[in-house]
Amino acid sequence: MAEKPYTSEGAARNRKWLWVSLAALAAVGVALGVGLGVGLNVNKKGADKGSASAGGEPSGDVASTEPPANPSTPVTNTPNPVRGGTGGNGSVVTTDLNATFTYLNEFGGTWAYDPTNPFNVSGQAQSWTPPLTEEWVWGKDIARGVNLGGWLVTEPFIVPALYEKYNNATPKAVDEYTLSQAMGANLAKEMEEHYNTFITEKDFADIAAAGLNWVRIPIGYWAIGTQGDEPYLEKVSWAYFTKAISWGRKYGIRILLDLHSLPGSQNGWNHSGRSGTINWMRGAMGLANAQRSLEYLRSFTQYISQPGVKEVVPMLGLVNEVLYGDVGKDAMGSFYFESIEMIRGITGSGKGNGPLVAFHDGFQGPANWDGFLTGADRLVMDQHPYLAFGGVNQNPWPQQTQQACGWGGGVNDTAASWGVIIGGEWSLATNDCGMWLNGVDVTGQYATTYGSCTQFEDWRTWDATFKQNLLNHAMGSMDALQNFFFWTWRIGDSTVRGYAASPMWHYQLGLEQGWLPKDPRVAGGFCKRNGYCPGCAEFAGTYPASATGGASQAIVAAESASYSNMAQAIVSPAWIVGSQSLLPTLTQTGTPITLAVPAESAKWLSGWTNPNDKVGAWVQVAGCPYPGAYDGNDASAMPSALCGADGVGAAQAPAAVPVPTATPTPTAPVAPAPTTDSLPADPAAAPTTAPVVPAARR
Ligand SMILES: *[C@@H]1O[C@H](CO)[C@@H](O)[C@H](O)[C@H]1NC(C)=O
Ligand SMILES: *[C@@H]1O[C@H](CO)[C@@H](O)[C@H](O)[C@H]1NC(C)=O
Ligand SMILES: *[C@@H]1O[C@H](CO)[C@@H](O)[C@H](O)[C@H]1NC(C)=O
Ligand SMILES: *[C@@H]1O[C@H](CO)[C@@H](O)[C@H](O)[C@H]1NC(C)=O
Ligand SMILES: CC(=O)N[C@H]1CO[C@H](CO)[C@@H](O)[C@@H]1O
Repeated sequence: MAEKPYTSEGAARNRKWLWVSLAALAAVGVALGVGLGVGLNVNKKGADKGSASAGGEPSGDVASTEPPANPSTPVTNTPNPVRGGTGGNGSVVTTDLNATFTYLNEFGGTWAYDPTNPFNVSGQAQSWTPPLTEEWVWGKDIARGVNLGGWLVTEPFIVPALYEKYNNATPKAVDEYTLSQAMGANLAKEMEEHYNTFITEKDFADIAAAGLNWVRIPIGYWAIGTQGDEPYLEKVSWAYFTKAISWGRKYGIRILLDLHSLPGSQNGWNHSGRSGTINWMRGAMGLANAQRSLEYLRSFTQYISQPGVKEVVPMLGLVNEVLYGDVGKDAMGSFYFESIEMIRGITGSGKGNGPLVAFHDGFQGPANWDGFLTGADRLVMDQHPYLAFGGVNQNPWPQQTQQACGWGGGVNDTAASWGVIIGGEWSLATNDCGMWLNGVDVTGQYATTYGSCTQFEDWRTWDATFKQNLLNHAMGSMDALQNFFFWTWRIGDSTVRGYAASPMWHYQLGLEQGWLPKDPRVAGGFCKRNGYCPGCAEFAGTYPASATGGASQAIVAAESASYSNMAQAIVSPAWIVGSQSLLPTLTQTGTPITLAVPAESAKWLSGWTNPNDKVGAWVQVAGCPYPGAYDGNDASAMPSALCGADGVGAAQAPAAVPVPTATPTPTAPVAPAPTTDSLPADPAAAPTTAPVVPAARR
């Protein structure tokens, strides 16, 4: 398995990192003309922190959540207020909005920011987490993370206040699509206010202080662009994602960029942007929407593979939660395969060349995907095991925790035989209580059966026993998943109720109120210690070589062959079978979309890693009619004739995706052109589509 937090080996390694990072910090100090002064001796003491922790071996029983005794006062702090500099526990930080706060981190973490050379420095989340200037070693380092849900993709149950305001609007706001319509002329103002306040730089410091080292950030396709009358606020969320990149660097937090909401909707749930029908790799617009999605993934890949960015964003999630039963494994697998071929065409293969690529299992569990694209370069399996939606439960303890511990076996099998597997989402909920958890104004099955959810929604009434049960549940889940991302860091208050009414989904609150561990490392070994995995088979920490960028990355031929035709793989609804050649398709004649670089980084970044990737962007064929992106669910949406050589219903054998004539560009970022200072730069305008239509989640 990964890093065993309490071994002396770990401590030795931490020490090494600390010295490396000190060297880096010294360099920063010099660069800034700031002397480090005293502090090195103090820091040596800090280096022993890992061993101090070793003494704090968790008792293993359900009660041990105290963080290991704290080590030291860390690194020397530079004078404040200045935005640049570096510091450890107790130092004052100036944020990008010129706010100041005291950096508190009991785990030997540091922050670092050098405005004159931002890509050469990095904070360190904790003494045991490598700074971004150091390699992350899968199988040794453990990703302990949270999602920043509800931020760049809004959800009613995460940010109820945004939706409560428009609960009586026409249309009623039930997803970001209708929320955007309801906000109308205020869309840009209200949405930007949300982006600016729901997650800020300080959250990254707080996440590091919570012992966490990764975040997964859901994003919607509208971060890049909209078409036709799609109502979302376009391009603005991208500017906030680039802020997250700079915060991640400053505090040493790695980012998994998760494409959460795709054109046409990949699952029909509200968090796909629009609830209702599925028009992605399904229905008449299934192929065109998938091609459009590939284009967005291309732009993300080009941006995040740049030196200076790739260290902060080392993982890209292709598609969140495709509804497996409605889309089908072949269709999902074919899209995943096309994406992977395209991405590796841009980045090249092997360690350091572009991001790891994560795909979601469609809630089928790891065993269903074992063997999928075996041999692929740095492919990651992502599962979201939730107990909330499976039935009516009173209490998270102990049966449900035992059930969570049961995930560990599949994780270990997959890790040893296939590759890296993460729990990209999970929560503490064992029933579907939570205000608007099932959608705006929707009553869940728990409330239907028991009459009320109040006891689960009003955390202010919880007693110590219930909190302890939740804490146990957290530890079992963390231990079983190993590399985990809790859903989600924060739940906003309901303006109607005056408190956060989905508390079992709220990490920050659980941390404050004692039902999440102050040091998540204490979860290590929890299941075994409590007898929840008798005879459990341990993962020794060695993944198959191709999984982490080692030797021989090549997808086994039988696997690539079976997923090589995206159009033919679309078989749902049944009326498509046999008519795939009539599916509306896009054509690769557009201008590729280069994502905007923040003004302060324009000197170093171009937004486009591989200049040899020059294939045209997927766009609609001029002059050919297309159904709207969300309008392909009925057989009547299928064209009955061809349009143009390559247009709607064109007999295409396209699946050939942009395999760029390219070799990876390994090092120095290329001098950029952009002069724009504002982020919403203007990428290539894509042609238009006309969207329409509406209507659920797990
Ligand atoms: C961290 O800093 C705070 C505030 O200065 C202080 O109260 C706390 O004792 C420090 N912790 C350690 C481990 O130094
Ligand atoms: C922060 O302060 C600096 C220096 O006074 C100023 O140049 C910058 O515009 C300010 N930034 C914000 C977001 O207010
Ligand atoms: C860091 O700075 C050095 C010296 O200025 C430079 O050679 C190197 O390319 C930089 N690295 C990155 C990742 O920017
Ligand atoms: C999985 O492997 C880890 C790491 O070796 C171990 O701690 C855990 O007990 C194993 N879990 C199961 C269910 O086998
Ligand atoms: C109608 C609908 O899509 N509801 C979903 C909204 O999102 C929540 C939380 O993810 C799901 O539980 C609902 O089913």
